[in-house]
Amino acid sequence: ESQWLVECSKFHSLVPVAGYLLPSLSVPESTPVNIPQEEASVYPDPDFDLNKFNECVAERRAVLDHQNKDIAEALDLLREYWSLCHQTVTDERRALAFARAAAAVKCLPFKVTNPRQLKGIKDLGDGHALRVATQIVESGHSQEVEEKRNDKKFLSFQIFCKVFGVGPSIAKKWYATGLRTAEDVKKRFDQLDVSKDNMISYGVAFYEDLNRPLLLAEAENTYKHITAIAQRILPSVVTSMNGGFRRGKSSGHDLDVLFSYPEREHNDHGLIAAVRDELDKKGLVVWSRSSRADGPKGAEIDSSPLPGGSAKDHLLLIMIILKYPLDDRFDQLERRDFSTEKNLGLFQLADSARPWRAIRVDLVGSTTEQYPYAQIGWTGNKQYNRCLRQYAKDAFNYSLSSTGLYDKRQHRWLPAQTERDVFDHLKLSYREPWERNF
Ligand code: DCT
Ligand code: MG
Repeated sequence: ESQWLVECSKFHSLVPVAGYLLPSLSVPESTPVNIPQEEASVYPDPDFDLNKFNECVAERRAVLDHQNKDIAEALDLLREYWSLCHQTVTDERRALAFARAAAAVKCLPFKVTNPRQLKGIKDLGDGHALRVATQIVESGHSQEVEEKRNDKKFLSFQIFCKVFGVGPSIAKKWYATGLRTAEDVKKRFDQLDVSKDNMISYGVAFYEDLNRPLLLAEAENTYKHITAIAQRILPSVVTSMNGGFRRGKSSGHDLDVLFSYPEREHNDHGLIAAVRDELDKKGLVVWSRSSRADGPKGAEIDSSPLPGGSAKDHLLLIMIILKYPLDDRFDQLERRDFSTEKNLGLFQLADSARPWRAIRVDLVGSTTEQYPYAQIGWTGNKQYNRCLRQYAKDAFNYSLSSTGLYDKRQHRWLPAQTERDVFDHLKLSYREPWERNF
């Protein structure tokens, strides 16, 4: 603990590190308020120091089983409301502000029992989020949250955005054409102009399957099967089960498998494509799409892309809808070419009795040198990533992504062998994956 204090306090005194002065860590939105010593007794935990808590948001830890779930749930609902139903850039910023506020509450190491304990918390601010959090502490209830929770438009947007491949802009179009439920979408799918996008057809066809939580045991079983295939192809491959499961969740919406293998050719999906092909031969693949993931978006220098060569700026991604056998055994299943199915055929197939259910799996390919960065990025969570990336930019003018850490002043990539090396580069204490549930 004392380590990070030393590190964080450096930023405020502008000491020279690596040849230049570190700028202040201040993030615009909300200014932390130093509360006077005599009020410190408001906290049930005598060791809690608000100033320390506010000094460096990226140093905070958030475990899944944190102590302020009711407040965080309310703030997360408002985040979701504004991220799905946004009309303007201001609404999108509002969603991000609620995401930061919810994360702050998840990081508090005590249960809030008195609204005074919420005062001065960086990222909870002194406005809307604080007001809602205060209502929850005082009465366990927020009128605004309940109204938004039951808002008909929001409920439809939630349903639509749970269709694989659909985001807020498509949800908005569907809502505008009078659709309200998943059934509506299925019935009128042929009239919708997105029906050419086969990803969404599969999302609609397998809506129920893909929205049933994937349990940890099922994810582990699938992960083992996929890893065994990869090791048969390339015995030296390194794999990890990332995403929410690595952060300690017991269920999730998909399985994220990260692979690390030596340098690859430009856009060559190599090993992960070979793994997908093996799964396909066994009749296990319903749908798949190869793409690239997570270059350092928005991290250009003077609007020219970051230098680094072909494989530096992106990871390889294969999104799959996989058959999960109902008996948990990955034996050969009847292979069938779904790509020739029109929507109706696909929908009929999805409705028919079958010995499997559809699950979502992402295969992510990284090079050996990208791996520690890909590990952090694909562990998440999303808000933790945002926080780390913002911190890297504000404190060091570094660009952090799932492919690497780029020093924009010295024009060089910072190499890392392990996740700990990445935290060291950022002068942060190491955080275990289960402490990254912002
Ligand atoms: N990620 C991110 N930004 C996004 C989406 C994802 O940084 N816009 C990162 C964080 C987690 C990781 O990629 C995997 O993404 P998801 O599977 O969407 O998230 P998850 O935390 O694994 O959630 P779930 O348990 O529901 O799969
Ligand atoms: Mg996931």
